[in-house]
Amino acid sequence: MATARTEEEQALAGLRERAIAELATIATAEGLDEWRTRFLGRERGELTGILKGLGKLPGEQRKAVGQAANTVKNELEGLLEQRKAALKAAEQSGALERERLDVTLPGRMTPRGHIHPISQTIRDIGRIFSQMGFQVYDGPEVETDYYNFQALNIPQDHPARDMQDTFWIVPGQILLRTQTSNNQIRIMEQMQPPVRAIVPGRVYRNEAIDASHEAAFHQVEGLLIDETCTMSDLRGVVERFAREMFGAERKVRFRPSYFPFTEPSAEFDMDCINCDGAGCRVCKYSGWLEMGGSGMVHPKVLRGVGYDPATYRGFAFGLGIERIAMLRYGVDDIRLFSGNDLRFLRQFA
Ligand code: 2NM
Repeated sequence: MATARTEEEQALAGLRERAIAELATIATAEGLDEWRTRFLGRERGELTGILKGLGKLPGEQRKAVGQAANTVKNELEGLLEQRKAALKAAEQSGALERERLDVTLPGRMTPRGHIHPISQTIRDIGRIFSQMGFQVYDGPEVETDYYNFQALNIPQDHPARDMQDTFWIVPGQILLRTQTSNNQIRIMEQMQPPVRAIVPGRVYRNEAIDASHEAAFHQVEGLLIDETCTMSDLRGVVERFAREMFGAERKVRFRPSYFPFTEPSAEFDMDCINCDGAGCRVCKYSGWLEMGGSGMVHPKVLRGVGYDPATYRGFAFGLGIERIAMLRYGVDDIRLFSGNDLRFLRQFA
């Protein structure tokens, strides 16, 4: 038996249809909240409105509409939960899609640096002298006139002290060291013989720059102080170094020279690594390559650091590191080492 629907029943059916239709179009959590408040909200929800109006209905109808309203309420609440779950699932699968990770892709290469040829040469020099019992020291590059010149017996009128040849920070007082022997003075001041020390490091000279001269370059200076040692020991140390660095067949020769801080002084050469002494372009057809300077430490220098020259004597030597690196790697322009051209540097990887 079809009964005419009451106003309330019609309102309920309309509400249900609108609510279901709208729900299907909602795609956000905020949208769902708004929907729930509008249709099912305890205070001002449409369904609550219908339930509140029940009191005005006759008993029979009140019961029927009340039950129908509850059914609709339960249905809508169920649909809301479903919709919520569906949205959540969609969102998660979207996140998975966005964060998709292809574990079969090859890894990203991390560029690897490598040791600069000058650093490598310094390390190798350090290793060779360490094997002969020398310790490797370092010290300040900004130095006082005393440690760089005075303590080394370099007189006021020596050309090295010329304002043109030295980079002065405070003219006449503070400078960029022109040799690493400044540190050998400091070492001698701080310890008693026997001393066996090498000091590799950067030094500075205000020079005209060309293929074999730079204003900043590297040197290693060596020092040995003991009660008995001679130029023959010096010769042995230098020869051993040349053979460890450039091959067991190397020959070394000494030529008399002059340095203010050594007496006697000598420069030393090594037979040419390119032609074994026969004469070639590398050695300018002399058969010899200049290696460095050396000598017996001057008594004035010893006295200056508090050593008694009657008890102690010693030898010292200095080598240019770029020169050694140029020879060992066959580099013909010193400027390449400081030029930071990766095409050059990558050859040493
Ligand atoms: C050289 C040549 C000759 C040298 C002297 C000293 C010190 F501190 F003991 F006096 N250190 N280095 C020296 C001697 C350096 O370089 C061409």
